[in-house]
Amino acid sequence: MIIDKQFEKETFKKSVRDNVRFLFRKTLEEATPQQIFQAVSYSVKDVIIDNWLLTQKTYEEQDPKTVYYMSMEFLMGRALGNNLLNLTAYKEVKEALDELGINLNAIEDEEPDPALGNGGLGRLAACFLDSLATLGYSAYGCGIRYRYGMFKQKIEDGYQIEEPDNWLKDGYPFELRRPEYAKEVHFGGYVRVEYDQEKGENKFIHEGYQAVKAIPYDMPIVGYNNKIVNTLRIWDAEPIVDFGLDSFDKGDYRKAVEQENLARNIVEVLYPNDNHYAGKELRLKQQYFFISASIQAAIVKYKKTHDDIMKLHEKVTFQMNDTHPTMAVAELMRILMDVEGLGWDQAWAITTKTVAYTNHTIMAEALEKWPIELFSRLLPRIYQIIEEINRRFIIEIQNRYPGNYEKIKKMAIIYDGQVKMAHLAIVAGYSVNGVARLHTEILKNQELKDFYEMMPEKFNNKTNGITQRRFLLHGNPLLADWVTSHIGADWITDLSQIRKLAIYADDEKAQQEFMNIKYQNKVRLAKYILKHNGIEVDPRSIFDVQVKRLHEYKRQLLNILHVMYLYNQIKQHPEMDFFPRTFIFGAKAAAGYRRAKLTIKLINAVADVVNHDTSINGKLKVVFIENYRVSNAEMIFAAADVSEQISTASKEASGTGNMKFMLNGAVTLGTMDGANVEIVEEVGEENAFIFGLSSDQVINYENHGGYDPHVIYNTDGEIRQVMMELINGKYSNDTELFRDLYNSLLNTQSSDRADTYFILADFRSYAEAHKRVEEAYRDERRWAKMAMLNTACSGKFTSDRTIQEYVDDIWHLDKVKIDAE
Ligand code: GPW
Repeated sequence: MIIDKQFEKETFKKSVRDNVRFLFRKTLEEATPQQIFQAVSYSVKDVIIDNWLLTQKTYEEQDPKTVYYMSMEFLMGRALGNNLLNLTAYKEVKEALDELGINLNAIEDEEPDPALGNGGLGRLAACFLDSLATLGYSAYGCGIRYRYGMFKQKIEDGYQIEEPDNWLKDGYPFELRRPEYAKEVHFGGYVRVEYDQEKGENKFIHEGYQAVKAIPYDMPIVGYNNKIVNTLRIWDAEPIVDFGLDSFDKGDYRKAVEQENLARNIVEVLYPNDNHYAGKELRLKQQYFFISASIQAAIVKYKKTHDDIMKLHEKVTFQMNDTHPTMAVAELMRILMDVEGLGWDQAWAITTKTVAYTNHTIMAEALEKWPIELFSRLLPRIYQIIEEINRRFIIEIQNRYPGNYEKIKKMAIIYDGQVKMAHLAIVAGYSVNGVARLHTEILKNQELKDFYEMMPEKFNNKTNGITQRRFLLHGNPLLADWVTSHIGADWITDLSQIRKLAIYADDEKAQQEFMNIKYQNKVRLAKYILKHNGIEVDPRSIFDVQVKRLHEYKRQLLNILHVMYLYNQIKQHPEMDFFPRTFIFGAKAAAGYRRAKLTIKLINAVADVVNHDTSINGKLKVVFIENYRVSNAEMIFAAADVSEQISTASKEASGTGNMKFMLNGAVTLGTMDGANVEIVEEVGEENAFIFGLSSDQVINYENHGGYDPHVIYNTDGEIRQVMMELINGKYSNDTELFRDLYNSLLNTQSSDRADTYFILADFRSYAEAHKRVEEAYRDERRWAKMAMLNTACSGKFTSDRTIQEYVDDIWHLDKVKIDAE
């Protein structure tokens, strides 16, 4: 087999040398690390391309149903190491490079981190692609090739600074430009209605538009050890320059310039908002741009080998990752009617069997509601179609609930001058799913109650998952090898196997080995922290970690307030027996989210004071890791003892970081929110630290005007002290600096409700949970058992399980096998 030969050591070494010569006209000895990364990557890509072709050929022969996973975000992380692992060539290549005097880990670090996503939603899409390829399903990821992905975060004087991340500056070896599959996308203009005599019906003709050319770039998605290579297709924009010199009259010239600007702007940058809708016109353009190109491409592909468009849904399904791609509904209708010539009813019948919707949040500020004015100006034909969908849906509501205008008000797709994308996605989708059991129940019983009542058959739950290939096999090689040596390697593609580790939970030798690996991973992280932060941390201290996007509902503020409280405790009771703790944070704040950025400043201000106070003998350290991203996340999960999952109950739809920590043997300290509920169910309450209000309690307060934090402030002196320290100069000479955070908790100025996220309400219970953590950690054997059981019980949270459920309940894909040649 060619594939294996390529990784025959000598052949591979020669290929790397040749690539350095061809690409850079250098010898290996002269090449820079970046050039060696490129050369190695091209050698790897050669092998991948053979499998890629083989996969596409097999798909053509077997004609399986294909899922198109439509997402504004794919947070892929680095490809080189992951591809090598999935090709099962990592160790061979590492050896080959060693012989050339090259360190593979160092070369991996040369790869830019393709960060075409914000956080959980984008990373979930990346995990899903990995699982789809590994399980042998035909799938495309469809997205945007942002010139600038997620910004690089610098911390200066404790403040977040955003820097553009020009990830394409050296060229990206794992992408392939496919100009032959380019598509045109149209914006603006108007719709002319023409009566078709022959057919006896109206035709709708879109005119006066601006056109942009969409050029696909394909990235290979390598399945684990199965020769399958699927495709992530991300679209770049180029101007259409078709105006000849003779057509240089005024109108054409201006239009040409406008078209060119549109093309230049559209894929320029990823919007850095997580769980927040900003309503920007350019964002709407981005959405339609990639949706139109992707759906056109899918239909062209389908028609190449099928002639009955009425059977599209038998071979194609579009999964919409949140409402961002919901334009797919109207775009598919448009193509079926205006291009394929179908009537409304036929087009609707196909569309409603082809598109499905995943909801990822109930937070009001994340719900997309586009102003009619903007929408209809930018996408007149698409808007017209949505109006018609809305008109027909309202009739349905009236039939079902005669005279009930409240229902129309609550459920209409277009209402109050706005287009509600979630309503469109639910009405057109054949499936609506939440991302954890609790979240789906809240959707059915609260947020989307009216829709659930009207169409219960559409609603289902798909609890999120993560890929163990990246987050254990690649991120934690020591633990991965240890697991394999105890239970064999099947866990790599069947994570349910990992439960076999449970029999070692009481085995003293296994406990020692397990904790020794954790220790080594903590040493690795401590080195990283020393290098990047200049802070010395003790790997024997408890590594207590909260890494995720900075958001009020995720409550990093609760965490740092508790650190301030612990610091007071140590200072006030120096004799107190206190187990050394290292609190590690990592988080990007959306560039325009002021309170989030102020929270970062507070964390760094507390770190400054605490880390430099020699009187506490290093018992407490606080570290803010700069530029948290997929590549350093892998190392952080591996080194964590405690996983902070402390969102206000009901607010975190699922969370996926919680699963990555668990897999790596960290113990959850969290609320009963999102997938934490299911984590506790798997591992047992005795192996997690749960605190705080339940989602029912939170929702109940919210429905009855909130709660009053003043009672707590007035009666709990220690909490009051910590609050006062936000405004008394302890952590900043400027006593006003953190006033907004103080106010957010007590509402002395703003018109918001006080402490919207129940931080003071949960503070005591959080502090007590931390006490229990400390107590458990002191008992080394007890902790080792808890940690090991967390790994052992993480089997449910593989994205392989999630994807299999999507396949069984929603997509109904056919499994493909590529025969060994
Ligand atoms: F608002 N999520 C995210 F629902 O990372 F669209 N970004 C987002 O913009 C949204 C959701 C959106 C996250 C959820 O917050 C998290 O709980 C969940 O685990 C993740 O999506 C994947 O489902």
